[in-house]
Parts: sequence; structure tokens; C-alpha cells
Amino acid sequence: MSLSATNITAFHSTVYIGLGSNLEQPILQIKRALQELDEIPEAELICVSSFYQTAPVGILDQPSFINVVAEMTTTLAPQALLAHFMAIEAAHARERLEKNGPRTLDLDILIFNEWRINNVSLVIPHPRMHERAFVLIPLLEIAPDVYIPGKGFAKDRLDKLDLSGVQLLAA
Ligand code: PH2
Ligand code: MG
Ligand code: MG
Repeated sequence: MSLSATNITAFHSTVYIGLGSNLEQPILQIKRALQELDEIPEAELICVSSFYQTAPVGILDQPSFINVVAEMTTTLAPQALLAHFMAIEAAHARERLEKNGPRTLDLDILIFNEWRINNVSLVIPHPRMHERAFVLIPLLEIAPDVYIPGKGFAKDRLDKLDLSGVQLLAA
């Protein structure tokens, strides 16, 4: 059998995304964002976790969050996917006022294949994901055996955390 150019397909990466919102109708913000993620050319939404209502982490004096994790496949490079995410955040009138502060929409690349990336604008895996129950609980719902490069299995990390701030939202 010969290898013809028509048989060569682009490499599809598996990506886990964290979505969060605590301003301006968070559930609607997340639902719209999921549609917009699916509309990114060269990316496809594979699966979405339940919606969770979560106590704020970092800055405590702010509204509770809605958090969701989604799985996508894409032929885009991490930086190109990030550029789409920043455009979607901007379209949701996201303002960057303070770190860990309230926001209409936060889209974080959590895991990108088993790659480890460290540059000024993008760190993968997300550097704090393994210590955040609001990330690990929805992530494990859709990917029970997922491995966080450099950190180990997500399920082993969850054992070390306080889960009390994360509530499943009734569908
Ligand atoms: N995001 C933060 C800081 N704190 N807390 C919750 N519960 N959910 C978030 O998505 C979140 C947070 C910074 O990105
Ligand atoms: Mg974040
Ligand atoms: Mg972010």
C-alpha cells in the first residue's frame, strides 16, 4: 500500500478547558461560551461536564461561580487556541481588573495532550488546576483517568482537597 498525500490527516490534539463565570448571568455566559467554542474553526467540542456552583477561591468576597469543564479536539496549536479564547472572553465583555477577581467569563486551557508548555503568555498544564476542586470535580466527571503532566493522576489530587465549596447544579 502506498502512502499518498490524501491519506495524511492533521494531528488532532485533545484539550481540556475550564470555564468559569460569576458576573452577569453566569449560567448563560457559560452556555453561550460553549456554543462559541464549538464554532471555532478547526476545533470541536467533544463533551461537557455538569454545571457546578462553586465558592470563590482566592478572593473570597465575590459572588459564587459557575464552573464547567469541556473536552475539545483541535488541529490548532496551543497559542492559536488561546487567541480564540481571548477573543471569546473579550466578546463577553471580560475586564481584567484584578487577579482572581470577578469575571463574566474565564476560559482556561487546563491540559493539552500530554504537553508541558512554559512561556510568558501560556503555561500548560494550568499551574493551579491540581489544587482546585472547582476544576478537578468537573474534570473527573468527564475524564476519570486523566493524567496531569508533571502532577500525576487528577483523581489522586482530589483526595487531598476540601470539596465542600463545590455543588452540583440541578439540571
Ligand atoms: N477562578 C479564579 C479564581 N477563583 N473561584 C472559583 N470558585 N471558580 C473559578 O473559576 C475561579 C475562582 C481565577 O481564574
Ligand atoms: Mg482561571
Ligand atoms: Mg484565565
